[in-house]
Amino acid sequence: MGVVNVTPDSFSDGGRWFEPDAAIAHGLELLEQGADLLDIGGESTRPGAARPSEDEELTRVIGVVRALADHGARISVDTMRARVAARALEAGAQLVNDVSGGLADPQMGPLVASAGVPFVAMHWRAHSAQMDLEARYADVVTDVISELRQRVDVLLEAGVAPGSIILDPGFGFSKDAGHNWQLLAGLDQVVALGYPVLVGTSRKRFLGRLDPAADPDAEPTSPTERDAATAATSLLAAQAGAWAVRVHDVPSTRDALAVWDLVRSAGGNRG
Ligand code: PMM
Repeated sequence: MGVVNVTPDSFSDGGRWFEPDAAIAHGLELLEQGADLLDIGGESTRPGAARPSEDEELTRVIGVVRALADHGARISVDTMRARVAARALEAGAQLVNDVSGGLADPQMGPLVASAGVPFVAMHWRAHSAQMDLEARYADVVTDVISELRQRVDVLLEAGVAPGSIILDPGFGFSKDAGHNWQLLAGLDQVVALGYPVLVGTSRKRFLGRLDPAADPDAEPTSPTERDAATAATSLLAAQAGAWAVRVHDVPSTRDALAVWDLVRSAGGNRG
């Protein structure tokens, strides 16, 4: 899944694709590089970010969704608002990716149920302005799994088909670096819930400080310097059984996944 952030303030790509033409060209480039799915979003979810109005989000996203859908792309809309999701589906999106898993907008579950489209429910506790305050867990893997289960129950109750649900443990959302590494180590337990799992580690802050011996107060590397680490986490996610990985730099992750495929088929050929 390639990321198209139509935002002026995303941490990972700093507003490079905010103009619609730039976002569309970037989406086409990601497809050419081998993305199977484009995730188009108009709200930055970096810690501390302010929310755009619903009208602003619609203005950012809908034209880009329509243009890329017209090019034949498979599109997911990254939104916490049911009205934005509904308009994006009308414009040609085929999947809804809600980082709040339906918590931010109570209309989201019913909308997805009636549209009958796949829905990514991510583990989430609070909007960006507050999310770092909520990074407290007894055991992050167990707690995330139990909160995802609760989301699934609510979605099923709203009429969402079990086969439409995709889960995401929400790397970086109300999680510090230690929580993210523990979640990656325990990803197979999230997969064991039996739903397809989406993993979004790409360029996140915990990948900017990889040397355990380094000064903890030193600046992390910049987001665009985190693509090799992202490719590594993509490979680990695939090995743990993830359904998809959400990334900004498609070629590096494609290569890592191609290596995994080749190793698997070589192992199979040995009988
Ligand atoms: N991360 C971001 C945005 N949307 N969606 C899902 N399902 N999972 C994620 O981890 C996720 C997401 C934040 O990253 P960005 O600002 O680089 O898009």
